[in-house]
Amino acid sequence: MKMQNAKLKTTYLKDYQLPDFAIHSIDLHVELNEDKTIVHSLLHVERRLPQQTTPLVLHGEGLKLLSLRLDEKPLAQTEYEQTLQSLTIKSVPHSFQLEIVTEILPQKNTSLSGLYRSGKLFCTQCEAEGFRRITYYLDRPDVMSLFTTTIVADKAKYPILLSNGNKIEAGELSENRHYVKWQDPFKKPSYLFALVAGDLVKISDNYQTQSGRNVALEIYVEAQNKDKTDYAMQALKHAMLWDEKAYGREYDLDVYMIVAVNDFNMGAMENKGLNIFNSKYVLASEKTATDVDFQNVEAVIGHEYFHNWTGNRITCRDWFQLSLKEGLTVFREQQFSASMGSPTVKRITDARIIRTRQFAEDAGPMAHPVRPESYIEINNFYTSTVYNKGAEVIRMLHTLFGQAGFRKGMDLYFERFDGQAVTIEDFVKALADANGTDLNQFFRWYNQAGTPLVNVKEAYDAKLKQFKLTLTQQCPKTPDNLSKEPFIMPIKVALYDEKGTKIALECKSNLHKTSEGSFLIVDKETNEFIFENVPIKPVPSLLGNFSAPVKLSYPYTEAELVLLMLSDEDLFNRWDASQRLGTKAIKSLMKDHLADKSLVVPTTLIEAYRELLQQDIPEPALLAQLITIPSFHYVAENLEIIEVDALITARKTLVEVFAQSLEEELAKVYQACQEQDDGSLKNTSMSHRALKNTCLYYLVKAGAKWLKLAQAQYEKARNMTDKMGALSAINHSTSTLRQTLFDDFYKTYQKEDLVVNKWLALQACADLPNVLENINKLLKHEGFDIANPNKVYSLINTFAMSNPERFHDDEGKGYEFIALRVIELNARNPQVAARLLEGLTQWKRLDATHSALMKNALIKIESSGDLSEDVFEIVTKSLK
Ligand code: B3K
Ligand code: ZN
Repeated sequence: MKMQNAKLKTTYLKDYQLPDFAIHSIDLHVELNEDKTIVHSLLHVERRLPQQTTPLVLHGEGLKLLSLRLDEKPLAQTEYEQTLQSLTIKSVPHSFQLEIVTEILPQKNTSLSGLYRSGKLFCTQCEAEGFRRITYYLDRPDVMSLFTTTIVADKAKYPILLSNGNKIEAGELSENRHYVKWQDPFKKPSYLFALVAGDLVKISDNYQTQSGRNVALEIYVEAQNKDKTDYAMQALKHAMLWDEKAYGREYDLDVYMIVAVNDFNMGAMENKGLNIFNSKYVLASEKTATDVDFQNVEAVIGHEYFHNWTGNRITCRDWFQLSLKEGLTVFREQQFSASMGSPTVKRITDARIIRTRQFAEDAGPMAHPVRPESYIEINNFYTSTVYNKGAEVIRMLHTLFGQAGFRKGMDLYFERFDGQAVTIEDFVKALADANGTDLNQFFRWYNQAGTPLVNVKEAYDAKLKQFKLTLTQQCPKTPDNLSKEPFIMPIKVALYDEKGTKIALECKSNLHKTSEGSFLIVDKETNEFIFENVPIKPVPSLLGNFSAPVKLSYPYTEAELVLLMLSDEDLFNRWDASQRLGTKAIKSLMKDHLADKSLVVPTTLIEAYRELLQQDIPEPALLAQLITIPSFHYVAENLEIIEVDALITARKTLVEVFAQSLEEELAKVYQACQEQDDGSLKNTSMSHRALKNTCLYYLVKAGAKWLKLAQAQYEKARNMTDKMGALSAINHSTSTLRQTLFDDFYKTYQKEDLVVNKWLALQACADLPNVLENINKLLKHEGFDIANPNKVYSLINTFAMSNPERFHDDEGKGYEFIALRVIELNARNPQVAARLLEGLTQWKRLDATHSALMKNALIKIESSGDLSEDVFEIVTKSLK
């Protein structure tokens, strides 16, 4: 780990320089032992510019250098210099061979970056800068090299030895050891290197590509999990086919391997030919995984697969360009998931991520553009801005160019840059060139941080039958302090009459009509659009399908929102209307609460929901979304100052009144869904289960008599979705049944680690008064382990991010609890520690009491001693 007393350096995009050296090939020889690992590395290096005489500076961290030879001659100690983070060879020829032998201790590597142990396995995680923890190297993405890797290990303990590319040799050695040699025919940056050694079972399948090549598909898991890989394997085949159909891209090696490991900092890693996955995103059976888990497995399998073209074959020049691969790959993953399931529900899920997490990031101390300008620790920039907003930016390009134009641009991008490490400018220029346009203004989406606010004013002239929309955009200040230029953005639009019938659009200025609908092209601080022949004052549906990652305000009346919620053709905007309605109601209840008035939910709102529940909705899962009251975080992003107690009370009141007033309708819908659900993994069955479990949640809120229904569902559940649905519904109840079911659940699933994590997460988000006490007990429970990131995220992060009532405890106990965990994890695993900080970064936006308490928690961390760069960067930026 890089500690605070080592130099804390900020890296700037503007300082980027091409590397002085190219590494043509690297021959690695890794000897795995129980106590230490010896890494031999043979590099073929060449100076890029012959006239230069600069020294060779390699990255390296936590390495013990055993020997160093240049063109076969050992180097004297005076010829090189070592620091905590580098190895400098003062004088090198134009082209040479360098042999480096280092010793590392994977058994002691608790940061899960570089080579480390997960249970009985050896595995690696090299992105972003983990390779330098394995050997000295030019560990930067623009140095691409041919890798040959020989792994040597005990044959009985590690029968499976894997690395990137093709297996080219294997054999026995003395002392019960064996070796396997791998060669990757594609040049790659070091962050895509991978190695796995262990006792794993292999599940095999194969895939024939569009050009007729056969690809072996292999998933490696611990023996007890071999019955949980079917879904992942099918998802992989679906993803391979989809990328051929949608982008004409086929897989390029003869084998595609996926390994599931239990200890992993993030979701998965796209290492060339050898993906390493957090087991949470591979292992799934109906007994252990919910429908949402299955969908996540499919999405992450797709995501890592799609990286093969967007990330691996064309990679990033430097880490500032991270969204070049991540934004684009998230977008491709979203398209894939939409094609496999419900496009509307997928869009809602993605918009929620933007509106809760990404908007919060934009409004907080870590705000950064999709292409950041500087960082202290790059791992802190694997953010929802880079990933999710990055995907939204690509989606806008897709909207502006249409499917065909976008595809043309992608084809040109692949043609121009295959095999290279490039920039976001390169990508955007390929799209612009292919469509004969320039995207200079559009590029602001990549270098201006913050969420644009689009304010819409209307004016209707009954005589002229004209309807005018005036859109004004403004982007709030972010810590970089830049003044913002107007963005260009497509705002999807439709007009409805009072019965919900669409009015034809006649508009002279800047209306972009496509097969996906009509879009207002907004590109100035103020844009005006005049619609002609509008018979009556219409209700506009704006920002349909969430066509731009902005906050849009329009002076809707409650009646107009109800109309849109019940009849907008843009299904996404039905949901949007429901959330606007819910948010409006919560805000007005908050006002009353702050003025000490009694809280009354308007009956008109409840009646609208009643109508919704009686309506024939296109998809049950969409109805589930429509009746979901906006979350704490969702509403918080619509508030200037987050009055925590008022928000929690107002929201609770709305949920309770909703549940009690609509009990009968909810029960009916529950029953109907139950009858329609055949228990299978078909989309329609999943959709019915989603609605059924949403109804159950409200029913239990409506009154204790519904506990029995939850219990019956729990007992009869045919799958994990229904089990968890029942348990979630009962989770906030004070009845003794709650504990009985939680105990039963643990007893039933204690051997299934991923299921135990669900049990931890549910308890962490219960809004019961003793939850923190319970969490503290769970920290010592056999089902918890501070060394395992999944468990930390389940128990600790869930508390911080999904239990607003207890996290924002009035005495600051929730904040303090998180601060203590950050301090505890800082040295052990800085990346995980940094991720726990998300909830604490928002203190400036909270009411005075909570703000002061949260700030104290941050100060406590700041003064706790040696901070990792990861934690240091977030804490100091937050306190600034
Ligand atoms: N590229 C990896 C993320 C690596 C994170 C390093 N801190 C997974 C993904 O986005 O596919
Ligand atoms: Zn990715």
